[in-house]
Amino acid sequence: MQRRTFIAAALALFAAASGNALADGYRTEYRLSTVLGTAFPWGQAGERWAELVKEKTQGRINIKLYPGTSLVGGDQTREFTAIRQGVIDLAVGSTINWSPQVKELNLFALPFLMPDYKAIDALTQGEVGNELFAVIEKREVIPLAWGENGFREMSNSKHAVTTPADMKGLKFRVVGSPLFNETFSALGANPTQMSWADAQPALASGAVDGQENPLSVFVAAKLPTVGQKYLTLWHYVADPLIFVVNKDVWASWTPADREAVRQAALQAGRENIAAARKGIAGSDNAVLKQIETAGVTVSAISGEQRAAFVQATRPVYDKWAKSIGTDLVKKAETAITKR
Ligand code: X2X
Repeated sequence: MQRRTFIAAALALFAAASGNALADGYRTEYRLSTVLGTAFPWGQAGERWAELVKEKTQGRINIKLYPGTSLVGGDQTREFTAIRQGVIDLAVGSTINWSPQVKELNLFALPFLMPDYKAIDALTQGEVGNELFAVIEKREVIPLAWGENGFREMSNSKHAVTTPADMKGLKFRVVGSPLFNETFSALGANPTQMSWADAQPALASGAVDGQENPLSVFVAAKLPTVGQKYLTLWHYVADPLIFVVNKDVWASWTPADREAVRQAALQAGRENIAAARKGIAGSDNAVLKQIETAGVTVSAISGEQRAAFVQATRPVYDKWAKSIGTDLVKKAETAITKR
């Protein structure tokens, strides 16, 4: 075969194999990954982003939601790598799940760094947020907007917890960053890392006694029905969400469409933060009321009790601050003090 004929044939074959490519290099469909589905503010954020993108690009960019981190078989700690590799085109992901690859994102999981919602905003909406976006972009993933999973509260099936001593011997399911293992170990508990998909059966069977997740997740996942009867409001960490696009996919779009996708992410992000805080933040405690009605014992911790948790986890904070970057952690602490 002549060289040119061979190249033409190879190109034709390639085009046939990538059957969902349109003439202008756009695909007929892009895959968006989230951990939680549309019963949760997180999944709704993905759905909303897709809807807004379709609207703003007059249907040129068509996004399909893949909840349950199904594109990586539910292993949420592999999501970031899959975005880089192009297995996932877009994602709304938690800082926790991407922190094994982007160590700076462990910032939000430093125990008791952020005392309130204003502190989260001071980080994500300020210089620290911009710096973290630059770090992600250096890893060849395009960050567009912040969202929110929420302050992660602790629950268990055994008894009320208001001091580190109450946690002694309790088995907790923790998420996939080693920082969580170390925090719960420092508090005297027995942590086990597992995915969210594995967490629910583990709670139901009693293989683990407790877990930590935002109240919106606690309610929508119906955790009281799997024995989670004791809830402690300790606000120890919060996980923001980040809206991102794979770099090659991003480059394949026109500047106007990129701007449309960015604006859609910013709008979906704002709506997501409002949804994640609804019934939880400020004077609106409807979600908490709903949880108490379900028969859950809710413990708020006093300043003194909080100090005991802070003290017990301080060595973990100091150790991880070094790995995250002392300058970045200092910047975050200053932004929070000034909020
Ligand atoms: O796995 C969890 O706990 C969840 C759903 O909150 C995250 O993906 C961080």
